[in-house]
Amino acid sequence: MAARTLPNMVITGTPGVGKTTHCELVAERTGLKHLSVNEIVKDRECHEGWDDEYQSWIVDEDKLLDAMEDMQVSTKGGFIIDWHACDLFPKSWVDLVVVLRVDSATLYDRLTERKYPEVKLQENIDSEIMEVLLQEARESYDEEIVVELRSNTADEMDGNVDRIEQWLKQWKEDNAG
Ligand code: DAT
Repeated sequence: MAARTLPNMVITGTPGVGKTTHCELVAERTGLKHLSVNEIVKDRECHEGWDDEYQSWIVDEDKLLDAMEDMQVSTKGGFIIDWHACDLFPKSWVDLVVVLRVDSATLYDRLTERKYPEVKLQENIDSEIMEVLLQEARESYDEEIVVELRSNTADEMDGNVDRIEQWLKQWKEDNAG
């Protein structure tokens, strides 16, 4: 069992699925800290440069994990990790993995709104249809800690946040004393 007094969770899924929005709501409701991997990669330069075609940073995973260790993610806990991958985080750091899912038509609209380059738009929609993140989560973590939640509507999001809050309450009871 982890020595952490608070758990860590990863909220993952294809870009546009609603990770950031969920993380912010969960942080507001629970007091856990929203850890945006995107911001750490940018601010602490955990990357090997900018990919122009994909309009994103090329992440240096070792540097990223070091930066997260500096933030005492694994020892203190209490973080909501927001990232469109999950297999890079050591199993021992993670107590819950939430994989958000969305219908492809809705995802198309959200990514178009964001003005994603065509190649990136199509790849992300394919990735959502093929359940790439869900499989990655299931291959990387024990199946009991991986939860798949729908994120098409605001109502679904509210329900998801309730569920995560409930899970945290239970974790605290189970790990008390
Ligand atoms: P991500 O962080 O996964 O890229 P986001 O949180 O930035 O996604 O959300 C992308 C857009 O979609 C943003 O405008 C908010 C909206 N959105 C996300 N989840 C939603 C939901 N369950 N219902 C309605 N809108 C949602």
